Amino acid sequence: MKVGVIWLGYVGFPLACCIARNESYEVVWLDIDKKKISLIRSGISPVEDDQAQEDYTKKQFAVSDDTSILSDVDIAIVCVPTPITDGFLPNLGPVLWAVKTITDSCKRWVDVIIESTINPGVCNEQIVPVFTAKWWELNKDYTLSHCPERINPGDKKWNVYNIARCVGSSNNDALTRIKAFYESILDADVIAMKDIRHAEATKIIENTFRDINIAYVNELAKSFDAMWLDITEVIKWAKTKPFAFMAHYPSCGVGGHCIPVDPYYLIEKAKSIGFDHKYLSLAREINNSMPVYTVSKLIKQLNCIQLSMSAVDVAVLWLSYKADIGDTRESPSFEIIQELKNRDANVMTYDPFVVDQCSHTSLESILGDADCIIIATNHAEFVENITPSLLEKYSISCIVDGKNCLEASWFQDSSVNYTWIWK
Ligand code: SAJ
Repeated sequence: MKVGVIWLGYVGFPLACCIARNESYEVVWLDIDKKKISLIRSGISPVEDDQAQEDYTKKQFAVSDDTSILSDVDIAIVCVPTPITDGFLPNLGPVLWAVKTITDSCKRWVDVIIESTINPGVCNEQIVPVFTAKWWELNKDYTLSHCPERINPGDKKWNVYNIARCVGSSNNDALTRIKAFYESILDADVIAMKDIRHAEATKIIENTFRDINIAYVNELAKSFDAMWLDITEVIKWAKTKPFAFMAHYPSCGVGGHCIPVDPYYLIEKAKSIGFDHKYLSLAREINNSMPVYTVSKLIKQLNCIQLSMSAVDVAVLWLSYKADIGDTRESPSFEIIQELKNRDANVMTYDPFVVDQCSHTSLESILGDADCIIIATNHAEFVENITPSLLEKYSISCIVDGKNCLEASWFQDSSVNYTWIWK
């Protein structure tokens, strides 16, 4: 059976490698990013995924930007991004481009699978019409399934092979076929759902669940700040409750291509049928407020030492949206940088994972130029270098720990003013 994977990002590349390991499938890969294509052709994974790199080293495969490679696939899998616009509205452009590419390039009778995260209704209301416009009849010329991706970038434990998956399809035969397909390439449960819309809804609630829980602790961080309560200490003990509690942690903001994005797909879909997801929207508002709140902590510190923002050089350490990966999509560090610039601060940046996006290329060089620091990401191997003695050596006057990754007690007898975002 021939399988076509469209778009080789953090979802498509590990999936392509996973399918290629099964000898019963011939796999072709389509991507239009020339840089990514040349990386893959030189044997390098275009995404940070150890398992995928290991798979690809064992079995390499051809990747092309020529859509004709899809001409005789039996299964076409769409793994394109589903971003939002600057106005926080869903942007289905990449999905609709991929679907149109299928109608232009694939033979009739093809099983189409959408892995990209979409809201309930996208398959039936936006994707099927693209096929219909080209005289493709659903369940006659093609079938449509949704199997939402569940990749967690940077996760060393959970990877494409061992994460359970949910599938919804346009008819029962397709559901049986696609369920069997995933079962043949994964070492995890594959759940057949009642229909495509319920599969679309599953992934959306997984990520909105995370967003509202993060917003909850971010709001607590603000109220506990006023009450002189250490929120992370409280969470540390609250999570000793062995049931009905799931720890989340306050931080300088929520970044990435999933959590700060997916809720808007559900919010806008519900709005289109007259329902206002007030709670989801409030959670987004709270999480979106954290970068400015983090900068306000620095302003308070500078006021205590009679320094104004316009007189200081601020180092933003590190840029990625979460620890230990080099991915800056929707990273709160950029919101922090913008707010600092709005307040006339001179901003410098450093992140060894994305050093080409930074003003400085080493920790020592940026500390040598900085008066104060905002920690916006907590890369494990670099956090341990941020010690009071190092900061004193470079005469750093204050530090705001936007990821609560340092110990406040370390700084008690230090000349460096330290604050978490909760106090
Ligand atoms: N964050 C917090 N507090 C938390 C957890 C995260 O502020 O308690 C922030 C992070 O710093 C980051 C953002 O939220 O800026 C997103 O973090 P994330 O750990 O959710 O990482 P993602 O975006 O890679 O989310 C992925 C998602 N996986 C898929 O969509 C398939 C998400 O569903 C997973 O729950 C998440 O990984 C995970 O659990 O790690």
